[in-house]
Amino acid sequence: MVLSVPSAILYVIRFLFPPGVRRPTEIGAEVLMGFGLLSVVWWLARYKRWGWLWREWLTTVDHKKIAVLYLVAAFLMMFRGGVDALMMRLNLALPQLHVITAEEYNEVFTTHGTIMIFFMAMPLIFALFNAVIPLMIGARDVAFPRLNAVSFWLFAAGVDLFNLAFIVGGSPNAGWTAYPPLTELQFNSGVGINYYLIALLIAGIGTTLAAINFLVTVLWMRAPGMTLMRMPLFAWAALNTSALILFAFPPLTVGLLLTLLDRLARTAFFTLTRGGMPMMYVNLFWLFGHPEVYILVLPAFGIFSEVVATFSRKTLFGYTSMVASLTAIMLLSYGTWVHHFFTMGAGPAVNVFFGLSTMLIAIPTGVKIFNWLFTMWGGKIRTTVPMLYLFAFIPTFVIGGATGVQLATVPADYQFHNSYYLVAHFHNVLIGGTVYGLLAGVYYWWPKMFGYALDERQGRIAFWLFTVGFWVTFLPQYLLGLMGMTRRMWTYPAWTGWSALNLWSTVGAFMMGAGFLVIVYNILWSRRHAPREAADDPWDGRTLEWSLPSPAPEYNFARIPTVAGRDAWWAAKERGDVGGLGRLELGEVEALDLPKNTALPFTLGTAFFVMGFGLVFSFTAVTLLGLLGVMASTVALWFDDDQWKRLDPDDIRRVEAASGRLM
Ligand code: HEM
Ligand SMILES: [Cu+2]
Repeated sequence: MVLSVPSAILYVIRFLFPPGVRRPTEIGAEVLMGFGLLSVVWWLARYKRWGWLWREWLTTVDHKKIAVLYLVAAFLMMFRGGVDALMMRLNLALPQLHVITAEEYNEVFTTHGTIMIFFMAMPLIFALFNAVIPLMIGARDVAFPRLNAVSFWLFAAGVDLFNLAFIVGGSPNAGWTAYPPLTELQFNSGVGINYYLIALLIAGIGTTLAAINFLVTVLWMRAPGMTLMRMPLFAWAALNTSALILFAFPPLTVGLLLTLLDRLARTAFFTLTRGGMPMMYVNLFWLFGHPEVYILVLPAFGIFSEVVATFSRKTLFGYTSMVASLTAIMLLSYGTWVHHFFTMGAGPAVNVFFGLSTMLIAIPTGVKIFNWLFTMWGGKIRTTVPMLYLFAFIPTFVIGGATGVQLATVPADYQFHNSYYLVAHFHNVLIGGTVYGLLAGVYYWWPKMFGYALDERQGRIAFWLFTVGFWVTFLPQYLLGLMGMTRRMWTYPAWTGWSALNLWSTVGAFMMGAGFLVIVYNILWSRRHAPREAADDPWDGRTLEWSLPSPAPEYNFARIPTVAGRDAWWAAKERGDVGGLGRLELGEVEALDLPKNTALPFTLGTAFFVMGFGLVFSFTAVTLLGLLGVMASTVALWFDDDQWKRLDPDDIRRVEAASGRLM
């Protein structure tokens, strides 16, 4: 074939806009995204910020900056996942509304679920781990700063690839669980599933590396004197979460990889008609999937434990039982995965075992709830925004837990399974637990990250929109579930009698959407107008991060503090000895070695993206090009000995003096 210019253009147009797949809504969204991208480029060019972007962000290995990168990604994905949710709720607002087609509905619940779990909640967790954990345990950085950047850029490659599906080639449509046969080539020949598999595989490598990093950081990088049992609860949460990720992600990786082989290499691991076992995939997926829900909620438990102690001005009640219950939940969560498919016929003995193991988790969870309540008991409570989220979290999570126990009751689950009762249950725990916890953490640590607090009044408005909106959305869904409405249903006829409840649910969803907009406004407003003073320790905090200036200097601690007990910063303030904690005499300042910026994690991520894109479309040349880039970047990282830069004592002295920290 002779490749003329017009035919090449035609090819590109056909590729971007395959006939019969493009719809006006999608093209509209793409135009909007194009404008968004162009305006970012325009801004960078207009204010000559390319160098700044490269030096400060794309090549950074500073955990505090990587935290900001994760935060930005998480908020963007919260927006996209939220728009997906609103499209679904709009379509279900009235019977037979047909705003979107059945096929589009499949795509939208798939991208919504996948994005919210993997690309919104996970990066928000790593944003807070990065922003807080090293400061909290008295470390200069994470254990492996370069690996930290690699983790982020692999995650970014996954996010970019996943979102590219919307623009080039078509979105995945088999649910966030991607069960066969829905993912089999025979029934699903587009590239959407390839995108899903490859994006999650790449991001998953990043997440696993990040887990290793935080595991080692918490175990090895603690300040002298900070024994494990003196660690703040959030650090315990990071430790347990990382341990969960380390053992939960491998089964997911295997499941995704074998599905990919079934599609690209025509193997038949999960293809029933050719002797494969779809149930094997389902087991692999949930062997990951159930621990995943605890990966999502343990950080929230850690955050609320910090928040409740600070704003009750009391030490956390039942510290040891908190640590024990976190660890118990971590271990138990590996033994419950079959509760996601009781109806698949494993038999009563197996089902009862997994039903009981699930219910067992209610015990350590209950212990934690009581400990938070007892911490507040008799405390001097300040109802700041993070505390409001705690107040709302407790009843919401208890109800989510109670409906979880109902779903774990095997005979009852035959009724509830795949109904809106389930949809309401998991949003109850995912929003009431994970999202509330993470938002509380964002409001709590924002001053530490950026040097100013988010406006409280706007924060409250967002909180109320979110919380009222939440119940208006999901309470009707429990009822709809009991009335027989099944999950993933794209529309329904009027005679079902589901219309009123569905309309309420949609109204609530839009209230939550408004809450999100208020949070964005809150951030933009506070960035401009919030006072910059008194941000070092605005909440009268208890843990080490509040002993530092906000934002913390690049090296965090000029001198690593020595810790003598729990709540070390609070204890120092009580003793009237804040100077004793990590501050320096003028003559004491020594040069420090800090990790040096590097472009290699970014190039590695980019190469993974190229390779992934090539694999999605089976473009061999592109795949090989990407693979070459991956290998080159890895080898370069491996042999790069120039990893440290030296910070002069004079520079450190200047920074410390500017924040009044030289004695
Ligand atoms: C504004 C808040 C939210 C609304 C209104 C909302 C709404 C919805 C709707 C309408 C569905 C599809 C139900 C169906 O047809 O089966 C859904 C599914 C789902 N949502 Fe949400 N959601 C919200 C937030 C979240 C968050 C924060 C998460 C996770 C952290 C999440 C995770 C999921 C998952 C995993 C699914 C299942 C997708 C699947 O069936 O494959 N959602 N949500
Ligand atoms: Cu589960």
